[in-house]
Amino acid sequence: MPWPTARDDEVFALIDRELERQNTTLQLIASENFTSPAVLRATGSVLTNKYSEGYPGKRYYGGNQVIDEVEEIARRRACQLFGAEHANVQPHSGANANIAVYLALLQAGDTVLGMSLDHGGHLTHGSPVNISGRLYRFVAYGVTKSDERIDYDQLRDAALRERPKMIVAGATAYPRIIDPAPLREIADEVGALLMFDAAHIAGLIAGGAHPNPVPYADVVTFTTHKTLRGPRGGCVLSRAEHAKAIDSAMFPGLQGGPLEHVIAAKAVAFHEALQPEFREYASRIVTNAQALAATLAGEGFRLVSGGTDNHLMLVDLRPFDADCTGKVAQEVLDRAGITLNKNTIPDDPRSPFVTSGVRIGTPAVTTQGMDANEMAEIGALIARALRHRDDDAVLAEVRADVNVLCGKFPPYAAGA
Ligand code: DSN
Repeated sequence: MPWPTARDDEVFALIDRELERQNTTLQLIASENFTSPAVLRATGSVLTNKYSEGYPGKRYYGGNQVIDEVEEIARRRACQLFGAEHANVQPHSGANANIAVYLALLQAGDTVLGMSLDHGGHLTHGSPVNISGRLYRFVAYGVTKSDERIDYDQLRDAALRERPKMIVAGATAYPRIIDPAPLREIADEVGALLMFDAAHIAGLIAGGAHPNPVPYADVVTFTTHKTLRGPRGGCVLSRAEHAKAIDSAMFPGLQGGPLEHVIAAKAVAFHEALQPEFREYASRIVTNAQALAATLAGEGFRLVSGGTDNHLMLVDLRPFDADCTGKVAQEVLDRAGITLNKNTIPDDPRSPFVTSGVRIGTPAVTTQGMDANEMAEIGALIARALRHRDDDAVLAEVRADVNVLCGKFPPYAAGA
């Protein structure tokens, strides 16, 4: 039987346009990256056709002999990459990974410590608008006012006061190393479980650029598409004692059929991250972020916490130009071919829709092969665009320079 459409021009024209956008503009959103052709191939494979509720060797439907091997390889490689006792590779997203862990290890109403969203945490770390904040009693910790780094003393005081069942570590907009050792000590002191959400930094951990939380945490969750450079999805690593509870919470507790094409792509990404050159990639992400941060500081921007030791920086725009909000900066830079996101800075007087800052990340430009020279160029282009944000001619010049720069480092061949 012929397919209803040999080619859906309406959708494929849009995919071609998005490829063009990714190839010709700068991708500086800290949570984005370019996946390899092998990851793309697995994601677009026939594995998408198969239903496989359950786990390898224990499925509800037949025909899962091949799928079992795929998921087993993904689990094995995840454990090998991070030195974990157990991996669940089925989460459709980082949010699902986190919620499944809560379902597995907490009761509704339990007290949990999590980093406050406006100090760099995540919606699933107890935001009142997220199911995490509605089902559990989250108490927020944050960064110290003076140095804008996680305040482990404040965290310990909160833990002693609140006696949480779990401490959640990890962030989406925090530019410094999160040290798992003091977190474990605090958790032990109050008898709490420790969950480390490594979504942003999984690739930095895999590549040896950041400390591995697996030996310290009861559970580590992460997404596979950020610094780890795999397909869009999530993963949970845990100690063996929690494996059964987490697997049951993921399925049937939270999700239905797993996305085995994505799981295959996760396995491919884990394999790529196990290669020696991934260490070089992880370290280059950080040196690039530091180079870009230094350029921006030289242009008059303020770096939250004074700089970065990971893949991202939070930029306070006010010293550069008090009237340039994060919202304005994002829109202006979009017009100049530079993609990033507005972001609140700690204790931001502006709302999350306006903000006084932007978040900038280097995973994608590093994948393209750019180094410190290009970071200096990008920093100067950002400053130029924002300084002349009402001048369309200058924005067009910046856009043209971005085009030339991207042309030297195309992430994908045309027609990919
Ligand atoms: N949306 C992700 C980020 O950009 O950090 C977090 O879920």
